[in-house]
Amino acid sequence: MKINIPLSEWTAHSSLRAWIGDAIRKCKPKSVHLCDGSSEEFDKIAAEMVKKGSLVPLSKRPGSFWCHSHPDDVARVEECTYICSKSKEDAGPTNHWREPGEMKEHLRSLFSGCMQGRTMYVIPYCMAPFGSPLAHVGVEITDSPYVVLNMKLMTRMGKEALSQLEDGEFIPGLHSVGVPLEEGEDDVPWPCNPKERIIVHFPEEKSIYSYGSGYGGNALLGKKCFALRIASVMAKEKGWLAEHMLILGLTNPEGEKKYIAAAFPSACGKTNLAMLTPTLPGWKAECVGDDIAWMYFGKDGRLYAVNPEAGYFGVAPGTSMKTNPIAMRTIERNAIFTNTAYADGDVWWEGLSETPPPNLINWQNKPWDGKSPAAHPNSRFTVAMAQCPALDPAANDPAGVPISAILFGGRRHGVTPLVVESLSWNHGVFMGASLSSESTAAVKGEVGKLRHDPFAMRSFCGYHMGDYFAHWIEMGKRGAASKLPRIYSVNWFRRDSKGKFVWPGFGENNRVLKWIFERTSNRAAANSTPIGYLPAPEALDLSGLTVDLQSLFSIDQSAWKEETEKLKSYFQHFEMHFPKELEDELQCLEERLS
Ligand code: OXD
Ligand code: MN
Repeated sequence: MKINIPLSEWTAHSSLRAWIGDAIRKCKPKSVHLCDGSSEEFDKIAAEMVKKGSLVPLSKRPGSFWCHSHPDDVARVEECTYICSKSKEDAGPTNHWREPGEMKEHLRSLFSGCMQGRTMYVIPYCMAPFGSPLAHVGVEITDSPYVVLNMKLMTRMGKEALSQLEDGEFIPGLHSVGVPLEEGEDDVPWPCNPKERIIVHFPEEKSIYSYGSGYGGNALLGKKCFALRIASVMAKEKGWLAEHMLILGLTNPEGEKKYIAAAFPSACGKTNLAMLTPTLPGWKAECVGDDIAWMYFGKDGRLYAVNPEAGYFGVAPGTSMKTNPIAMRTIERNAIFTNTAYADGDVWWEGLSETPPPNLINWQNKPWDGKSPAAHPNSRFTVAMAQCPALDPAANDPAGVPISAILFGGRRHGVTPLVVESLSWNHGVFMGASLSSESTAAVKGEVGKLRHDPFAMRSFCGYHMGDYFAHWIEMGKRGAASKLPRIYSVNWFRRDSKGKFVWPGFGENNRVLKWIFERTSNRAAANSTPIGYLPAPEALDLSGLTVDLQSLFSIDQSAWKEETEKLKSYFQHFEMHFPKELEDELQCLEERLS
């Protein structure tokens, strides 16, 4: 077995060396590559993948590549994702569970010899800016060179991350595509093993195992597995928050700046909101993060947020110079495009331009038939955040940014209005717990079906969701009451009776954010309604825009009564873990509605 540098030279950390040694003995790779995170390393691995036919260089985008996956490895697979806590009760009703010993046994047999004929890569990475009170190191072992390239773009990866570790602990993540190669056997461009696919988390020992998939959140273990599922457990234990939220800096024409965090389910426009181009004169928006926020209360009693990631894994379809010019400029170079369409040295997807380019190759590397989607609906771009022209100057600040408002949003064609402010922190937590959204292609399964997605964390909370709600209630007591962020529910997706979107969205969301910005300084008027505070008619800046306010803000009493009935039965799933404070909120809402 070949190794690029002796393990003892690479790290002095004995438990890390022992874990790598165990992985080598178990997985039996042909060679081992200990990553340093350099650009030379990236270029070398990319060149090898190009030679193998796994990546296609894009002549029209310097340093960029096109990649197409196996047709059955295109999204996160919730049905194969497990939280193996010691007790089933601790995983709660939103997670799949298997007894840890039994699962370990299963994993032992899956991983045994699984890297034969392949290179094992060892990737040290740091989640959150170096020096942050929340920074934590993870190490991913993988047999996928695609994962190495993506982790380089998405995280602070390599030597510097490793150097943070000397006396600290690390989160181990073992990943394999699950396709060992016999001597002399040819590889395929996207090896994966959909039949045996499994993604497992052990929350007590804080370790991750992923087998059989090479795609996104299934394989890039720093993202959903560590920064959300495992980190949510760490956050509960240590009194902070790990959330599926973007972080955005907003500056008003007078130069005052505030930060907003916002939770939306997967593929509901977090990246677009995080990279908003304001439409109101004099407003500026800057991006701290587009998917995950780690938040803690500072000594001053304010809530601070850091983005644990260092790159974006954004949904490509629908992204264009009209909808998200900042993303378009971010991906002009040094980006990886997975499952988009391809033509003439460049990529394409539905929504990028009105007419597709000639000679289009679809996401499965076949000539496009002109009918089926040319790009897969969950096709993605991966790119480092350093390339974002609207990157917030504090994006790498170890202390994070102070949060003034938290938004919860879903994709709902009716019921929830454009924006509502909660009556209190606990009512805001209730809004988060009540979030429902129409499902998207980010998860394998049916699209467009309304499902409960509390805090947009349904797939990402590593413990009992009822305890997670209670943790949010508790966190509200940690901050200084007068400095707690205000909490809002938003819905950009309301439709009229003909099924047309009522709100233009994208840059125009600036108008809603302006109201929120001013509310957090008590400068904007609101009307009290049974569901919370709605903007007073003149308080929402609609200058130059014609919209049907009635369709955006109407509160349909009977639909809300039905909503509360549905919530009541949904919340029963959480049994004794459902906090009394949220029961009270539900009851008060019912009373206000009657
Ligand atoms: C993502 C997701 O990739 O939520 O961010 O699916
Ligand atoms: Mn996400």
